Amino acid sequence: MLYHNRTPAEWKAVDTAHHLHPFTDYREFAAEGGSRIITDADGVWLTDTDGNRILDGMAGLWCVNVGYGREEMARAAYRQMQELPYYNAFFKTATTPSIALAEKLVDLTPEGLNHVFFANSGSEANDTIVRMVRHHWNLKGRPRKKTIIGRTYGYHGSTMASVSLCGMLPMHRQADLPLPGFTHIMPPYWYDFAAPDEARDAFGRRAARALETRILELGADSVAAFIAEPIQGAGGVIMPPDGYFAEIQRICAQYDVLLIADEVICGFGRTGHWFGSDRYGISPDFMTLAKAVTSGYQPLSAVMVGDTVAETLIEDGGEFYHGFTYSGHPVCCAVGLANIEILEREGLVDRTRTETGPYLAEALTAAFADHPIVGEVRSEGLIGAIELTADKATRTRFPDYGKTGTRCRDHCFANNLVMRAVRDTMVVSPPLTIGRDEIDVLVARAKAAVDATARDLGRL
Ligand code: PXG
Repeated sequence: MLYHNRTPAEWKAVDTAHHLHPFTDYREFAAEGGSRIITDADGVWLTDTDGNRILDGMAGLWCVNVGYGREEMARAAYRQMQELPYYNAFFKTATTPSIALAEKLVDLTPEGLNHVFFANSGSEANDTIVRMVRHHWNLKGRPRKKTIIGRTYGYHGSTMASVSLCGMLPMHRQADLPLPGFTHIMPPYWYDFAAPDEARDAFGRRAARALETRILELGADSVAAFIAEPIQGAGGVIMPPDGYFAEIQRICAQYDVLLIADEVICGFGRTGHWFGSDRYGISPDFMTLAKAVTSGYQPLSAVMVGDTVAETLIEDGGEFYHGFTYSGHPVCCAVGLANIEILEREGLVDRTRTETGPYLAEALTAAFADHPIVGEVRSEGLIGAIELTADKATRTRFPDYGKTGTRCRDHCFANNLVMRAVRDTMVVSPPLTIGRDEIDVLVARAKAAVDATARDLGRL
């Protein structure tokens, strides 16, 4: 065992003393006694320093699609490290794993995405897209076409430009963001944004037309691109009503606005299709890939660049002054190839669409359809959400929106289930390898946590 030379209490003390965690309230964290420290994992199960076996209903952070403990992934990394641990893709050099992965990604992604730029994280990939979008319109002789439109509750990363793409107010407030040239429209979030009697498809059309309205307000000659996750993950597993993306696609084409599909969560089988764009019939100009491109075994991201933009960059762009030391890192790319081989060989994407996804949907409906504090359950493949609500008929939230979700999340943790709370929406996104028995355990534990929450509120 690695790094097991301290007691759990010692690890926690050192962690709180020195380690600043992402997205953490440091004072509250230290007061609560520090982290749950994960030591190893297998399949969908995590083990912590106290010896608990925890069901990982979130696949790490929406990324470990092939599950934990895959020896062939470790072997791919080991072999590549022995043969060539590092070389770069700058200055007219390359490595074979990065070339092979580029070819594979072109093959898997929708028509018209024939070029790949590698980075290390979703944030960097989205920053890269912002750079490419600006460069593209400059090259086209339309330097005023610069504004990028995102959506409320959209999540696209944590760097200055990618946070600006996000529609997350608390993130913006802490750093005087968004940067100039970024703006946001409403999300297609029927549960919270639709009028009381508004049907889903009518609401979906209205949400899409918010894009057209904003483009017309700003002037089409100043709007460069629109970015959207097919399903908004970190924003609360927000699923677009049918017809939403067809309308978005029409608007982008009509006003010459580039369409960016951020597939960081939806990609590599999460929805039961290889990409969310396949599920919703989106033909994007850019696609952002990260997370499950390696199932999180190595940090790697990729920007898929559509033919229109690629042609400008290649034919007219001159040198593109952009890149990272580890763009196309050979070890990460070798692991990415091994990951895709597993997804293909085990048919995990089809299995998610035809077997485990429908099974999860049925289990969630059976457990929660009549629950006194659940207003809606929804899922697509192996990504799902449970809306906690004070009044099912009117979709009214509990007071202190967000507090009930946190309470429920804590009950999940106490019950050895990892689930995320996004405000008062409980979300789930397990490894695609999850079996029916494990889905039963996941839903039973989620039900116990929601019941406990309802009891705390005097509603059960
Ligand atoms: N796009 C999307 C759609 C994402 O979900 C990023 C970009 C940024 O990727 P990097 O690799 O830079 O983190 C993400 C990341 C959460 C959570 O708690 C979600 C993400 C990251 C961390 C936490 O839901 N998504």
